[in-house]
Amino acid sequence: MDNVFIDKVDTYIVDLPVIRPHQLAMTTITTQAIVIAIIKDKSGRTGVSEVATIGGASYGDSTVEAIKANVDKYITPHLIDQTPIQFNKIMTTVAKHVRGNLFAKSLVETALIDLAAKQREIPAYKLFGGKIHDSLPLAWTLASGDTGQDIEEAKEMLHAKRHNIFKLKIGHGDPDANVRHVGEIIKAVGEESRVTVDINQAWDEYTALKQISALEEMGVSMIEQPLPTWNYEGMKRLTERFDVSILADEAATSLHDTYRIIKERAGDAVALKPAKHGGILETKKIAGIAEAAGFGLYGGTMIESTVGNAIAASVYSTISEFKFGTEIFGPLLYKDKLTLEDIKVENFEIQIPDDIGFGNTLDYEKLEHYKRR
Ligand code: MUC
Ligand code: MG
Repeated sequence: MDNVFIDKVDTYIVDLPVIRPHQLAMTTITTQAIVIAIIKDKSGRTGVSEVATIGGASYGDSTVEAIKANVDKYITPHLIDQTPIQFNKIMTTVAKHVRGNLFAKSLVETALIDLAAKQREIPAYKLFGGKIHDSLPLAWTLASGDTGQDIEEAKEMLHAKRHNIFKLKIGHGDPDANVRHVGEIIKAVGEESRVTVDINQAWDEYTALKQISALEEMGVSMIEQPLPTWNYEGMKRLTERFDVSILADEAATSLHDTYRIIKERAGDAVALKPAKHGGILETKKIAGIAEAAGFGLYGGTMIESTVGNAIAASVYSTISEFKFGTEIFGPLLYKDKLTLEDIKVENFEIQIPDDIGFGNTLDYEKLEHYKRR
């Protein structure tokens, strides 16, 4: 293994179109903005990674423009001439010099891991504990903005044995209408599937109290981030009041924020996402404290394309139990991909890739085509 030292770090902002508008409480996605990082060692091998963001700065405070700028200026200098297998040490140094910036840190750490695994010609999951699962349950998000279209989509997914867990994006518009929409979908496909909802912080506590009662009655099996991230006390009261699981997503970012949620019982389940936690090492720590507290885990997504999705699949394959399965469906929402490989789904489960690194072979022509200029 000659020339394992890092020579160069390149980052690209890429805008990739999706197959249909994807409506969340705060934005409707028509094109997803992602950042791709390529870390090259002195022999020319490359580690490749991705983070995705939703709706500019409307979902969270990491935007693609800020991620790229901060990696290029403040993180890259700590990588040059280092060896990628030292990713734990490198990221500890980065943490001392760069506060916050969790998406940027995740982008860099996962590219380091990809490169370290490629230098050893092993799958990346071998570098963080090894695979427990060969496949994991895979939810799909119904978010076309139209109840009839969502029902049609759900039926197609069930028929194709692609998904039998559906997450409904609500919180946009009138809460009573949101709940009627959920009721109609449960009436149409509730027998053969499990339905969850994601409110993306859109309700206040009084609205949540009223609407979660109705959703629980209908048989919804999990309520994701009903209240704004700051409302720990409200999330705690909802968790105490209802039997249905209350899952923290946007509120559960850093290890420290998640620790507070667990300590204060401001929820009883957590959505993991490597990007929002700052990488794979942090994701594993969060999974550990959640497991210790008896919290349920959900394998979340920021709707990454094939590159980032394979990274999430890899780390989730090393975590023992996902009470709510995963939602790493991102590539299936995109019109195109930046890799030669594609996501594989069989019998309602995503298949975990066993290829070298995270199993992504970047298609440089596609990168050139979709990169922002
Ligand atoms: C979120 O808040 O969970 C995940 C699936 C989806 O449709 O949106 C994302 C973001
Ligand atoms: Mg969510």
